[in-house]
Amino acid sequence: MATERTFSIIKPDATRRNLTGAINAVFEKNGLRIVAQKRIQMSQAQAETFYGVHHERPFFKDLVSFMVSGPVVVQVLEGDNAVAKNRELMGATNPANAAEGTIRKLFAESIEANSVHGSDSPENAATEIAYFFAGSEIVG
Ligand code: RTP
Ligand code: MG
Repeated sequence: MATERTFSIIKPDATRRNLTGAINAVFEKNGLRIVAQKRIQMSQAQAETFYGVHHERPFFKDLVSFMVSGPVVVQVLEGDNAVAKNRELMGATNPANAAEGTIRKLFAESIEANSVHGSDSPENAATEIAYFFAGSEIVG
């Protein structure tokens, strides 16, 4: 299996409820190593660019407002098949459909306030990591 990196965000609903450590524990228990991490307040422009792919979707405006509504923790996770592994640990976008034991089943409040983001491909992971981190901030 290939060691890979993925980009993760602990979203405002989770930082607000002090769940950063509980979510990180799920990553670490399941073989993902946190090789970079910082708590930031995302700007409107950063959120709009980050979610640019969803620009035409009806939920875009609400999603951007939500992502700037409080601090987020941006992270780089490393491990075997990290992109797919993290998506599996996160669970379905809508917590109502998320499998037992997944982060969204455990913690998410709604389809929007769903506690975590994870890259959906290795290519997008590389782009998203570079958007938030300098190479020198990632220590594997
Ligand atoms: P993410 O990008 O945050 O990891 O989540 P995802 O791939 O599971 O979901 P995606 O389809 O990429 O949607 C991005 C985020 O937009 C919010 N959303 N709201 N109100 C709605 O119907 C709706 N649908 C999606 C969620 O915060 C979702 O994670
Ligand atoms: Mg997505």
